[in-house]
Amino acid sequence: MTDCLFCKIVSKNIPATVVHETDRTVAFRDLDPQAPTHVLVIPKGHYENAAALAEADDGLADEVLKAAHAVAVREGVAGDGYRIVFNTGPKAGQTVFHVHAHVLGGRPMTWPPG
Ligand code: D5M
Repeated sequence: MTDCLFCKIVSKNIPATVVHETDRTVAFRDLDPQAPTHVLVIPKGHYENAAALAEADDGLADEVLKAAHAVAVREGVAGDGYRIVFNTGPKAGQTVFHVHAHVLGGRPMTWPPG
C-alpha cells in the first residue's frame, strides 16, 4: 500500500530501528516508547488490523505471535512478564492501520488499560 507508514518501513523508504526480521515479519522500535522495551511487530504484507490478519487464515497471525515472543526473549523481558497488545480499530486506540503487535516490557504494568 503506497501511502501506508508501516509499508514504507517494510520497503525501507522510512527508517526504523529493526530488532528482528523473518521472511514475512519485521519488528522495530516504537518511535514513542511506553515502556523500556516497546517494539512493534508487523507482517510485511498489508492487513488493516488484527481482525483482517486473523481472517487471512494463512498462518501469518501465528508467525506474528511467534515473532513477538522472539522479540521478548531477545530483549530480555520474557522471564519477568511482558504484554502483547493489538489495538484494533479507532475506538481501541489504533492510529496506524497496518496491523502491529505492541510488545511492551521492562516495567510493572497495571490492568485494566485506559
Ligand atoms: O500504535 C501506533 C504506534 O506506532 C504508536 O505507538 C507510535 C508508533 N509509530 C508511529 N510512527 C512510527 C514510526 N515511524 N516508527 C516507529 N513507530 C512509529 P497504535 O496501536 O496504532 O496506536
